[in-house]
Amino acid sequence: MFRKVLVANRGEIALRVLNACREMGIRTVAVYSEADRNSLHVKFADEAICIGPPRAADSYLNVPAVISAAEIADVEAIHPGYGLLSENANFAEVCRASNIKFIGPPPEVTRLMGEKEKARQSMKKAKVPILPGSDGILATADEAREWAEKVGYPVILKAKAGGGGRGMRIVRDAEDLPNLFHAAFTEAANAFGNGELYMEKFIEQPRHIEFQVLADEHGNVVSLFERECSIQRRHQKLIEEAPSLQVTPKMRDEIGRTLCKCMAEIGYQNAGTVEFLMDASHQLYFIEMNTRIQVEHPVTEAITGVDLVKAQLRIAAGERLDAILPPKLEMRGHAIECRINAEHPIKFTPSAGKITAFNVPGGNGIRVDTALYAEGVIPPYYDSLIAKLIAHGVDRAEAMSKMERALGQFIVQGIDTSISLHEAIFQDAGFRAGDFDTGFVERFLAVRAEVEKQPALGGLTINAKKSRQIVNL
Ligand code: MV4
Repeated sequence: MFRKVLVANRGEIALRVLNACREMGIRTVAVYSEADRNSLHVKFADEAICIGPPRAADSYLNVPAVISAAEIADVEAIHPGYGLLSENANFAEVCRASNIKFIGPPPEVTRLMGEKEKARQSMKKAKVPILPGSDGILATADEAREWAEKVGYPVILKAKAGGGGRGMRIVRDAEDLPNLFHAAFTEAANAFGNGELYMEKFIEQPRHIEFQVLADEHGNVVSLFERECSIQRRHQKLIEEAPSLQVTPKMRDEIGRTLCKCMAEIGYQNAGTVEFLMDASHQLYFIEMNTRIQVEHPVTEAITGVDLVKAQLRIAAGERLDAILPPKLEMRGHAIECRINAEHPIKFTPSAGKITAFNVPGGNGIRVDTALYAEGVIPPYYDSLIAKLIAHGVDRAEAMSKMERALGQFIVQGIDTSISLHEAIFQDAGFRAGDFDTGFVERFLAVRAEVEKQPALGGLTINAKKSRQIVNL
C-alpha cells in the first residue's frame, strides 16, 4: 500500500478521501488555494501545501503547481476526487511521467471515454445497448440529414468532446437541421476546441440510470449495480438513489455482466460510472462513461457495504478485486442522497458567506459528507455543493422517512441552501411513488410557481431562509 498520498481536491470529497487514507494508515497531503486556508481538508491532512490564488484555474487546476506539491511532499500517488483534474488525461500522463501513481484509469482509457463517439462505438462493439444513431462523426449537415432520415426524428446532435449538456441540439424537423447543426458545431468548437458532432435518436423525458463498476489492474471487473439520478436540474443532480425501482433483477444482471466484459476489453481500471438513459418502455441505452469517483458514490456504498474510495486506493496499489471485495456482492436495502447546495432553493442563485448557525443530523442510517463547520466561510469561487445527506433504510419508504427526519434537523444559517427544496420534493406524491424522469424538477418548479401566484390553491412555500432556528441564538 502507498505510504503517502496527495489529495488534489477540496471540500467534502477531499475530506472523504483523506478520511479513507487515514483509516488505512496512509499519510496525507492536502493542497489548497488562498481562499481555502481555513478549510477542514487543510486542517485534517498530515501536511498541506498552498498551490495558488482562489480561482480554481490558478490553483486546483494548475497542473505544474499540483505536481510540484506532490514532488516536494514526496508522495507516491495522487487522488483527484471528482471534477477539477479527475478526467484530465494530460494530467494523468504528467503523473505517469513524474513517477506518481494517478488513482484512476490509465490516460488512454480516460481519453477514449472523453471522446463520446468513440466511447459509443466501444460499447457497441462489446454489445452494450446503444441508441440508434450515426456510425461516426458527421462530416456535414447533409450527412446528418441522411442519418436523421435513417434513425427517424426527433434526433439529438451531440459533441464528440462534449458531456454535461453543452454542444447538444434536439432536431425535430428536417428543415431545422442545417441551422441546428451549425449552432451545435459552433458551440462545441468554442466550448471544447473541437466542433465534431455525432447523432442519436432523441429520447423524450428519459430516466437517467448509471452503473457503478470497479476494475483492478489484473483484468477483473465487477458491477456494483445502479443508481437512479433523474432528479436533476440543468444537468446538476439534486437527489440520487440506489437501487433504481425501474431496473429489474434480470436487467441489472444482464447489463452488469455485459459491462464487466466491455470494461475488461477496453482495459478499464479503478472506479467508473457508465451512464444510461431509460426510455418509456424501460429499455436502457448507454450514453457516456465517467472515469472518476462520483459525487453520488455513497448510495452505492450504503447498499453494497463496499468503501469505494478505499477500493480505489487498493486497486491503484495493485491489489486484486477478490482481495478487496466480499465473495458475493449483494444489495442491502435502499439509499437516497440529497445534494445540499449553497444556493437559493428556487432561484438557484449561488450563495456565499459565513455560516452563523449549524446543526448536522445523525442517527441510525444517516450519513453526512461535508467540509462545513460552524462559523466556517463558503467562498464564492467553487461549485455550490456544500454537503451530502445520505439515508439508508431497509426499503425506500424507510430511507425516505429517515431523510425527511434528517432534513428537518439539518440547520445551516447565514447562507441560502437547497434544504427547503429537498423537503418540498419529499412531499411530492410523484416523487414518493418513484414516478419521475429527468423532467421532474422543471415540472415541479413550474407547478410551485403557479401555486405561489394563487395562494388560494394552498400548498407549500419554499423559504430561502429556513424558519426553523437553533433556539436562543
Ligand atoms: C440524451 C437525451 C435524450 N436522448 N440523449 C444530457 C447531458 C448528456 N450527458 C446527455 N443528455 C441527454 N442525452 C438522447 N439520445 C437527453 C439528455 C438529457 C439528460 C440526460 C440525463 C440527465 C438529465 C438530462 C436532462 C436533459 C437532457
